Amino acid sequence: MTTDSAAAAKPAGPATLITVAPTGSESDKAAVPALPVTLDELVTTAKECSAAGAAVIHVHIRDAAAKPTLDLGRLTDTVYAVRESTDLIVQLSTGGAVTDPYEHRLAVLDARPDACSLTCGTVNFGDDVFMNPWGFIKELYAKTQEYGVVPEFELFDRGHIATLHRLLAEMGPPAGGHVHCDLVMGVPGGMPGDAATLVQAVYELPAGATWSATGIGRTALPVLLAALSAGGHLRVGMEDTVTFARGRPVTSNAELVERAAALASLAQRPPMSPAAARSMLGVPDRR
Ligand code: KMH
Ligand code: ZN
Repeated sequence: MTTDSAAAAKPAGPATLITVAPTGSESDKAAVPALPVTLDELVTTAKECSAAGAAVIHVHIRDAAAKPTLDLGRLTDTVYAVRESTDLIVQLSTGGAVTDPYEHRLAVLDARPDACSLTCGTVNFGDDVFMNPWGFIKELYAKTQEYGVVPEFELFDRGHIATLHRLLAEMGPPAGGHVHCDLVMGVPGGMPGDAATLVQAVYELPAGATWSATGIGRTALPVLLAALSAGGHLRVGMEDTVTFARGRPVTSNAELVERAAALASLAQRPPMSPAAARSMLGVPDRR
């Protein structure tokens, strides 16, 4: 693996890795009743999304009041329960909510997930700021290497790609030996969710990296279609969009995965199995 800029981020090959991000930290259960917030709801969602074609689940959890939490006991129970009931790769969010302190975000890895998100820079996030200073990025990355947790590099802005190059150059390859990125597009304050920006961002990724993309809100479909046409993988879910079509709320995460799987299949790149995803990403099966 090199960290050279490359038009050469690896072509996705025949199958499409679909990640579902079912919950997030931002939506309110009262406003979005279909949002999975309890462990039972999350496990049911995981099973449905697995059947619909997802291979990875990006997990944020909620407390008894349905508020975002990074409680380690709950996170550990969640990793265990999703592993027990599906063969999905369990990727815990280390981003949490914008209010979560760095030490709680670092402690997420103590729940021993298969994988985790690792955001490569600070970004304005609507009216808030999602803080990821260089020192924190390095500390989190070192812990993923120590624990053998495979990071997915979350890139909200083009500057985050430069930081990813810097990180790999200073600290070497990730656990699993393979670089996989997720372009999170259309956040107010981050890079826009359009095809031109996606192509530019992909051009700047490290050589040999694979990548997925997701568009927030109304950029979900343009980004999904651009990612498929540019040879990328997909992330979908109610963390990123709660509207299925104009005026029509999402009723379940599974319908977002089903739509992504159908479009990927139309593009002759059907959903990738969890086993194939493990092999591509270098994620060992800990079950
Ligand atoms: N909830 C956002 C502040 C991640 O999961 O790593 C951060 C986020 C990124 O969702
Ligand atoms: Zn997230």
